[in-house]
Parts: sequence; C-alpha cells; structure tokens
Amino acid sequence: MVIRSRVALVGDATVGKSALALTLANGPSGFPKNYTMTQGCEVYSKSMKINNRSIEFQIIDTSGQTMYKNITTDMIHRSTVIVFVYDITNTESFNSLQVWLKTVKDTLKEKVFYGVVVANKNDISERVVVRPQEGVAFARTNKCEFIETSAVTFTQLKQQDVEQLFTTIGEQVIRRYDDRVRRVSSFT
Ligand SMILES: Nc1nc2c(ncn2[C@@H]2O[C@H](COP(=O)(O)OP(=O)(O)OP(=O)(O)O)[C@@H](O)[C@H]2O)c(=O)[nH]1
Ligand SMILES: [Mg+2]
Repeated sequence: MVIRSRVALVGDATVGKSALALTLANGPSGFPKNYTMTQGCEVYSKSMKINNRSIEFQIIDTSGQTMYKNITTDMIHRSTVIVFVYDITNTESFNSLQVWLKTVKDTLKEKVFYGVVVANKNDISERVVVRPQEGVAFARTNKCEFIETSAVTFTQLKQQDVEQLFTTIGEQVIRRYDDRVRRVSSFT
C-alpha cells in the first residue's frame, strides 16, 4: 500500500523552493547553482520508505512571482501539505510568510492542512538576518512545524537536510492517515 501526499512549496522568489524540490527529486546533482525563475509551477514525484511504509510525494514547486499567483493558488488548492519557505538571509522573505499564510487560508478555507515553516539557506548562516527563534515563534503561533534546511549542504556536507524535511512531513502524513483509518473503522 502506497500513501500519496501532495506537497506545495510556497514562498517569495529566490528563497530556494526549486532548489529544495530539485535536490530531493534528483539528488545532489539537482542543485541549481544559477537562479532560474520558476514559470508557473513544476511538479516532481519522489517515493520514500518511512518506518517501513511507502509514501509517494507529489511535490509542487510553485513560483514566488506575483504574476503567477493564479497558478499558485490553484496548486495550493490541490494540496494537503503546505511548506512555507523563507531565506534566512532575507528579512522580506520572512515577513512575506504572513501574506503566504493568508493566501493559503483564503484558498483552503475550512480544509485542514499540515503546515511546515522552512528556514532555508542555513549553509550561509554567517549572513543570517532572521534568527531561528523568530521562525520558531511564527511556526508555533500558526500551528506549523519548523525546520531549518539548506539545499546546498545536501550536496556538500550532510546529504540529508532535504530528505530530513520530507521524512518529517512523511511521518506526519502517515500518522494522519492512520488516524483517519482508525476513525473510519471505529464506525463500521
Ligand atoms: N546558499 C544557498 N543558496 C541557495 C539555497 N537554495 C537555493 N539557493 C540559491 O538561491 C537561488 C534561488 O533559488 P531557487 O530555488 O531558484 O528559488 P525559488 O524559490 O524557486 O524562486 P522562484 O522560482 O522565482 O519562486 C539560486 O541561485 C540557488 O542556487 C541554499 O540552501 N543555500
Ligand atoms: Mg523556483
């Protein structure tokens, strides 16, 4: 049995959404050194085994550009996991998360979603302007998970940053799936 989960990556332009998606989907060689603006959106699929369960992620890499807003909201609409990405060296990208959160809430309305706040680019922590505590506080206030990542260290040092992010998401998706199954079977 494979559990499927659709995950939308949202956040301002250049925060590293595509870098995270590409390194997860294609491994270290996927990291885009040069910036290429995402036009509309891209979809990647990634299968993982988590605690002996099979999970298939459909990762929707949206564009941070306002001109693609309609496509982005359409993609949010189809997702149950929303990853809010900001760049720890860019205050504006962190402040924008308020707006991204509002967009997600306005789009999903009553639909329950699992939110994860991602502080990206922690390989250049010497240039940090948004302290991790601020990210943690924002996540906690809005009932989201908080995770620090780097799409680059995936290629150079730890090899597991991005995988760690999706392992955390997968564990939660499996937990929610099991809860749902348990609730349904208690009715029958
Ligand atoms: N140092 C560092 N650079 C990164 C990291 N992630 C992405 N970058 C760089 O940041 C730039 C923008 O990354 P993208 O992944 O294209 O940004 P994006 O969020 O997809 O941007 P849009 O598609 O325009 O919304 C690229 O030059 C990447 O190489 C990271 O974790 N660390
Ligand atoms: Mg992109």
